[in-house]
Amino acid sequence: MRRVTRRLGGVVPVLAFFLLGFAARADMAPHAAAAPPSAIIIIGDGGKTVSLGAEDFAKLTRVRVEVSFATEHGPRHAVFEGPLLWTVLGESGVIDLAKPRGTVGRVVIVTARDGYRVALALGEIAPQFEGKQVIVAERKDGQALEAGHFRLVVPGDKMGGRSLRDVARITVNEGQESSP
Ligand SMILES: Nc1nc2c(c(=O)[nH]1)N[C@H]1C(S)=C(S)[C@@H](COP(=O)(O)O)O[C@H]1N2
Ligand SMILES: [Mo]
Repeated sequence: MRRVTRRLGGVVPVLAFFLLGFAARADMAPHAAAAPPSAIIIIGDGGKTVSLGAEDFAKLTRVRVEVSFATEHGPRHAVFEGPLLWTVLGESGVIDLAKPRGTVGRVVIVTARDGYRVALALGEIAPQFEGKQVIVAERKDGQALEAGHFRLVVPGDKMGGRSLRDVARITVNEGQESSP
């Protein structure tokens, strides 16, 4: 009992300190706690840059995909929902959906806010080629992800490496061929 009291004696002032700090900040800037408006930046060949926000996403048809993958913390299984990456790219205007042949030599680089990045081939997601249902998820297991936090979902991947959290940027380009 004494040990518990002593422990609480340490915890309470620390908690009070944080609560007071929070209240003071909330006082100074009443909107500080609101999530910052976030958008995904899409960059195409030639540097054409488009910003897609949550309201743009809301207009796109949502697809539902069920995935299972291995992670360092054990297996994951979830149902994600969001627009197809193909649709997102088409909507942004960085690729011409009417010219499927132009897609097969291109790569898609998806970068997260923490700098983590993954690559896909445009041919993996082009409906005229593999047509994989890769989505930019806004919902997981029926619940909205945290506002502005989109997750890349790549059905069929055995490991979670491309299940990139917190998409910040998507770049489509010709890739780089090393000179011999
Ligand atoms: N932004 C970001 N997304 C990421 C990673 C990361 O380091 N940063 N790691 C990936 C790896 S290697 C795995 S296995 C899965 C793990 O997903 P989980 O931790 O959400 O289950 O997230 C992937 N997505
Ligand atoms: Mo991983």
